Amino acid sequence: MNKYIKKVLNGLKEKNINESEYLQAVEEVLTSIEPIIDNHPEYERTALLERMIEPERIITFRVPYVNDNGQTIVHRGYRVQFSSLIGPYKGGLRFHPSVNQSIIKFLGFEQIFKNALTGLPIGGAKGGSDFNPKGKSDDEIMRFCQSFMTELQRYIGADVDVPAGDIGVGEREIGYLFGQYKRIKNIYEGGALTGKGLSYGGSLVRKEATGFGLIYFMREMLAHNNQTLEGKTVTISGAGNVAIYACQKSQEYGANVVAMGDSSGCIYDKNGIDLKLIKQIKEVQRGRIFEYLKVHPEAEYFECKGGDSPIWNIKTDIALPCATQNEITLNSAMKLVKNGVIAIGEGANMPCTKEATEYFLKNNVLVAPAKAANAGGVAISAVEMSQNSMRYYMSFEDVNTKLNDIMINIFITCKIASDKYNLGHNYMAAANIAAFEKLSCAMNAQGIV
Ligand code: NDP
Ligand code: 2IT
Repeated sequence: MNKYIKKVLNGLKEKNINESEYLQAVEEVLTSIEPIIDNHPEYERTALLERMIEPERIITFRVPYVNDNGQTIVHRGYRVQFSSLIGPYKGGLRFHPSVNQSIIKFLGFEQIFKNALTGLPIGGAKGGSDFNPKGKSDDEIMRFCQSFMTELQRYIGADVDVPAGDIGVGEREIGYLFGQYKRIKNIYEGGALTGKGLSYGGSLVRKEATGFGLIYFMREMLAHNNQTLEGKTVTISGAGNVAIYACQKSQEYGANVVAMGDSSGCIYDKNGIDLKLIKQIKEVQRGRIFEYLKVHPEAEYFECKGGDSPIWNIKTDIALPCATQNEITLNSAMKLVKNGVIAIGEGANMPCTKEATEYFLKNNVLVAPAKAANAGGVAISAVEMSQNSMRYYMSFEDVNTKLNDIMINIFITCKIASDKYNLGHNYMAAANIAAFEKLSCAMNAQGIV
């Protein structure tokens, strides 16, 4: 390994020994940009890598709220403002009991690269809380969001830092967050949050953007390898925002989506997933995926018993992990390959472990890497920000065309980097390299900051 990269990684491990996800994300990037670092020994003198992997700012704060039983509960809030190099800090908020500093730092770090790939002027950030929205009443969600924003509002703004949704944060939560922001600031500042409702400043296609974008990228990657989505079997982990719209676009392209899942288990419906029903269960009722069987008793349900998700045991051509990090382990990757998988589309952030990715690449499985393939969501967040600045609304068709163009461009960017550095089908390394080239250029231009 390049000596400078090795030194930086060793230093990082010493300082962040308990932050395994953050270490994993940085290691993936630094090991894949080796050919560039080999050609730029001068980066060591300006500590370019050390500056790139150190967040500009980490904010943690107390979030107290009163639950419906009158009990006060205290959670921890985070905002990691990782990089403002190419635009205001930008990235989602995650509400999930597993949230900790390591997870928010890995997500913030990846966001810098993803946002650079969109070609739009947005920096990188992530935030959230260890609050679990599952099973909470609407009132509890509102009080929690108001308390969270009462502190977060000090640090954000349309030209400073623009949060959006992620796991556990959708349109409902963004609405409560925005309402409280507006009340405290006494200003209508639409561009301070994205993923807003359509009635008060949101953009058409933002809801669909990550899932649709994933399938646009997959379509391009398959086309360059003489394949299409039509007639392919698809399995999708997760049944949330990304998974639902990845399913919709896959079905529109003639694929047969046979499985979807949540954290309790997955359903297998060989006749093809009834997406209208999934939307009803998940978007309207906020229920569990096994409720699908009430309407389709012929479908099967496989429960998650801890460890690997049962969804990766199902035979499929294309697997779309759209739930969470490290959900495809080496063991699951081996099962998928044994069952003949041809392509993986990373809707979630870092859904494959390092060993799983290596195994896929060794077995000639195409991998659409998260930083490129799921960038459609944040790209349309940036388009929402522009509409807010212009005080204007674009049509569904215009935004969707823009999304399609952005995803095609991201694929071409990866392809060019892959050709330039002889990476073959390793689009993950190609995406990291392409983003790094842009970021390092901006860092050099802006001096030691
Ligand atoms: P949602 O909260 O809408 O949905 C998450 C889905 O994944 C749910 O079905 C949830 O099941 C499941 N899930 C979450 N955590 C786990 C877990 N630990 N184990 C198993 N299943 C889990 O989130 P999104 O769809 O917005 O996000 C999904 C992924 O996509 C995340 O990795 C996110 O970072 C990434 N992403 C999201 C973007 C966006 O625009 N929303 C943009 C780019 C990436 P359950 O309900 O049972 O918890
Ligand atoms: O991981 C992501 O890119 C997101 N959760 C979306 C971020 C955004 O600002 O729209």
